[in-house]
Amino acid sequence: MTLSPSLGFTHRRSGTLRVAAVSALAVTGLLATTAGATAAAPAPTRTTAAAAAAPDIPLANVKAHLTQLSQIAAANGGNRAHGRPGYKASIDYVKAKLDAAGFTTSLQTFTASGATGYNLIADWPGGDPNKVLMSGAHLDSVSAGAGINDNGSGSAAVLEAALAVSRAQLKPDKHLRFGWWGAEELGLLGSKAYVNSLPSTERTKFAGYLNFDMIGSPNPGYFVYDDDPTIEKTFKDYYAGLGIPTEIETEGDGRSDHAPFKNVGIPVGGLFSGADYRKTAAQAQKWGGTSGVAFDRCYHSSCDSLTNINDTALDRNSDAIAYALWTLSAGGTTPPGGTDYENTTPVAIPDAGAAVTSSIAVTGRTGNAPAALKVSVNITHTYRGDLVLDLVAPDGTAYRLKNSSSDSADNIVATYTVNASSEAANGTWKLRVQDVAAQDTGTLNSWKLTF
Ligand code: DTR
Ligand code: CA
Ligand code: ZN
Ligand code: ZN
Repeated sequence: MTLSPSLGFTHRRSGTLRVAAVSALAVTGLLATTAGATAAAPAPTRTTAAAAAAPDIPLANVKAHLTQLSQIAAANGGNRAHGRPGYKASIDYVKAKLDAAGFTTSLQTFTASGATGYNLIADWPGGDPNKVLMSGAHLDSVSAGAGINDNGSGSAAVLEAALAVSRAQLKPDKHLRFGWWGAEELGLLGSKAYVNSLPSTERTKFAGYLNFDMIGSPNPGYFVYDDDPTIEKTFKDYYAGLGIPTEIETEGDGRSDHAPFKNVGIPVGGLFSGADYRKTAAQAQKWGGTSGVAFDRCYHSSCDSLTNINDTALDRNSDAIAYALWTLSAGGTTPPGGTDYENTTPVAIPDAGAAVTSSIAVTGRTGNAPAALKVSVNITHTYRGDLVLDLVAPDGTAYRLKNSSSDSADNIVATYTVNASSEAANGTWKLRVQDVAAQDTGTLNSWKLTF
């Protein structure tokens, strides 16, 4: 098996922030004030529009797709298996959604066990055709049931992520492709047929393949594939931003549709919430759920129905798919709602004195801030580690970014991730800085929120 080359993705989150066109968004940065002082006249601030922050994937939309798949199974002998009418009906449902959203779709047929199999391929127009980022899920169920977790969950989440790309009119650097595979349950036959159909010249254009097979298990674990390190880190970063521990997927390399891609040297990754293995006590301790019970007790059974889904796991994994798509495709121009908000007005930090604050008034957004809100800080400081940093949300909730003892650096140029999903996005956000030890000097040069 050839080793997957590491991906050459540009990590916007590495501290060197991408800056695209200046946005017309109105952002007012107030002059820094010491706690309680009256703000001076607002100073002009620069706003930049970096690559967009990924949108939240509405769980209700994903569940609506699952309901459709469930109804399709019920109307077609109780399953969506390869070679059965329920599978083709599933393909037709997904294809119709993508066609209506502006994707270029195609059906690839193959023969397996004497029946015609179908792969659905959908391309989002644009992006570099020599850098293809593909996401996929198998759409077939076993013949025993509707296959709502295995793998309606992955299929529905990938579909909704694709629809989110369309809603955002995303213009990523890379070319986005999506695939729904047939006959996975017969031995990865659909994805194998697809990869085998790719000339080597096409295979070399793949920047990566992301696989999602069982991501809503009722007794869920949070597993990340440990294949390509860049893809793995992207998913782990996302969950770290939520404060949720992950484990490496170990139920078996090669047991899903990423295997044919990996076998030809394409970087792969993905997420998994568990199948027939039982959750350990340690896993139940960190993730909740029930130890000693399978992650999915209805694996390959007739009870793999709409009730066989953990909504929290499905929601989190759906959002993680969007995060990975936006991040790994090095999202280009800003779709609605994705910008940086910055204050570049320097603020002197009193030596062992009162806290100072710098404000950014955010307007024009809808809903709450993201679960992975980025706070980038640039401070010149002459002594080690005695600054305390807090992000203060518009409602006054403080999020500790840095404790005085937690930093060995003099200057602080860093990006922190805050789960601000319970905070309204619009309002005046503040960065609060306090120097807690004497005999040094510091200046807050600038700070930035990335939504
Ligand atoms: N083969 C998948 C279920 C499965 C079992 N282990 C893993 C690991 C990673 C992804 C999926 C799976 C199926 O039955 O569809
Ligand atoms: Ca969501
Ligand atoms: Zn299966
Ligand atoms: Zn599966």
